[in-house]
Amino acid sequence: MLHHTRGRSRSGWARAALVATTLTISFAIPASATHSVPHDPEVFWDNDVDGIAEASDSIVRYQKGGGGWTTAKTNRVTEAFATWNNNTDFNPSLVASSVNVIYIDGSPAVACGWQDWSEPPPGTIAVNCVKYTIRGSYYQITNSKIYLNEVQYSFSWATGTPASGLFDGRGIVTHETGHSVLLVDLYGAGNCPPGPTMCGLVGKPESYNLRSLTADDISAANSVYLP
Ligand SMILES: [Ca+2]
Ligand SMILES: [Ca+2]
Ligand SMILES: [Zn+2]
Repeated sequence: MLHHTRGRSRSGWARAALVATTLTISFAIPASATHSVPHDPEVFWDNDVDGIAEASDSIVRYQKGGGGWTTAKTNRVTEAFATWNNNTDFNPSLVASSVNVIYIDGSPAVACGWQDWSEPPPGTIAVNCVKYTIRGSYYQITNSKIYLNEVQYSFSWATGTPASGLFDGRGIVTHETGHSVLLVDLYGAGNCPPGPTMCGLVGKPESYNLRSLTADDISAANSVYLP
């Protein structure tokens, strides 16, 4: 989930409220101040359903959904996934269809599991609804759906920095993709902004910084599929 900073004023109350909201949708696992990986019990995609997190599970296929798919938007989304693929052991890749779906859509979307939103909540730039099945000692992620709130906010799909007044689509999608392996949102000084891609509170210019992963993002994602 990614929240919008409202100008330069970020009151303690607003911050607290945002954290509370985040805990609700972030799988009820508190955000660590220093690391974005929360897994206890282990939570991972498990393509062969053998209860073991391994390299073959790290390849998660996604497809596009909804409308508004310009070439630029497609390219920026592809680049966002490639950033995780190229830098971590989490390897999302684009295919036409798959049981493991990352559905990216700017329009009002279908219900979102435990949070029965018809669209991203107001004030939320994007949300990733991750569904998992409890399998004894671990949770198997079965579905991840990224919703972009293109109803309330305007996104840039430009190659470079976004124009004034726009959020950087590629940066936003890069952030949301981290939630697909249940990395949690980070807040507070040292985390954002600038900070890890998993910073959960950004303004429009800062959203561009989410494109590149920090050491924390990388180690958090890698810890999913490495012992
Ligand atoms: Ca496995
Ligand atoms: Ca990789
Ligand atoms: Zn988030």
